[in-house]
Amino acid sequence: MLYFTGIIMADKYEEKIKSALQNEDMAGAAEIAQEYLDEVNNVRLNIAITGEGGSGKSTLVNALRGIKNKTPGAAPTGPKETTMEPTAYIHPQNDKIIIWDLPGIGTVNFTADKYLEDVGFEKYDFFIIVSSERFRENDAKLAKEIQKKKKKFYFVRSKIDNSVRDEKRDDPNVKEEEVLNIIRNNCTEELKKLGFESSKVFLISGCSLHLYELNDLRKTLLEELLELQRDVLLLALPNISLDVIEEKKKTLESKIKWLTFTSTAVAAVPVPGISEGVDLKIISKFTQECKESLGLTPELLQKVSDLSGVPLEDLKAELKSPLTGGEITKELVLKVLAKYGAVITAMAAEGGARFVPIVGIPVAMALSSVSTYYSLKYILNSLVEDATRVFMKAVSRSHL
Ligand SMILES: Nc1nc2c(ncn2[C@@H]2O[C@H](COP(=O)(O)OP(=O)(O)O)[C@@H](O)[C@H]2O)c(=O)[nH]1
Ligand SMILES: [Mg+2]
Repeated sequence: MLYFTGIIMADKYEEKIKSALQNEDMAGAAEIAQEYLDEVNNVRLNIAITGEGGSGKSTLVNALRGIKNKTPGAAPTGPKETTMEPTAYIHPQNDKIIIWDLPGIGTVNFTADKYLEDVGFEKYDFFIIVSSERFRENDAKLAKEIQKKKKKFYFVRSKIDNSVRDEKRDDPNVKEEEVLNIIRNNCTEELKKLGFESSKVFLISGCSLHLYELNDLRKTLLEELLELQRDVLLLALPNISLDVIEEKKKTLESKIKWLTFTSTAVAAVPVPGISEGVDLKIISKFTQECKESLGLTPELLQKVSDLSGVPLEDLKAELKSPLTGGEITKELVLKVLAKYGAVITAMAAEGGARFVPIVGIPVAMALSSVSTYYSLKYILNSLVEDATRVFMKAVSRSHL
């Protein structure tokens, strides 16, 4: 298969990552995620060139590839409809861009939905609707059906060289720029009448590759490719990330109990608002581990910013816990625990009766362990919330 869409790819990787996570293979999952990121660079953009027969579709395919009609490898062109099946052409400078020359939309009994089914619309990322004269009812029908199928399209008004020549013949003094303005206004008017208020129209000539707006169209295609790559990435990010966060949370949570066992009353430091004092050394170490594991260190945040295109500052704005900001010191932990002491004590009061860390240890020690336990839990929860918010922010851009 020449094409593959990002959605299929994301699904494939998500499956793999999930199964790795189910086998508690975090390293394996991370590796697969990395593989996926690498593959994002191989996403292909499939562009469909459509419009009435003879409008210049095949010529535009050639023009976008920088070649002239009738040269070796060129899409067949001519006064008669020559394209019967969608045919793929790879962009010579960028093999990620695939241009599909589609058969002309029929003039008799044309139904846009049947046409789109026939050409296999799902595989195209967007459509270019070409017209060499006025935009007509059939162009509009097609555009509306494309819209209905939630795909994008651009309009191209082709054979601009002919229009310029004709105008100049009638009025030798007319400036080219004026002619282009007239054509543009006409296009806008026609499209408005057909129900398209502010659609982008590129004015091009397939014969004069350096003139008019062919280059703008080329640039737009490149931008579309970048956007598609980003979409593919972000499509997978939320699920993968949220699953990974959830999985990491479980792993970290299971650690809390064992860490609590090792904390002792001797090491307990009094904290305002927390009755029995906590083991600050254990809490500081665990906090740092959570930050790294959840991707909340400055380096890891920068990576998310690079991948998603969301500025680092915007991601940082999502961090609510004071613990995510700077370096983890005992003083900082102490400050945070003091601030949220009441919350932690409430958590302990709620679950404390049921929680007996180690049967048979001195009561003072056990109580200190309970405080440490709930402090660790509180910190983990707040960091997980931050990690989740960061990922949601990274993803939000794809819905702009
Ligand atoms: N002057 C001029 N002729 C063009 C242009 N584009 C296409 N043609 C001619 O129009 C005819 C139909 O073009 P083609 O690309 O085969 O149209 P298709 O049926 O839509 O694929 C051919 O004879 C082309 O040479 C253009 O921009 N300027
Ligand atoms: Mg053709």
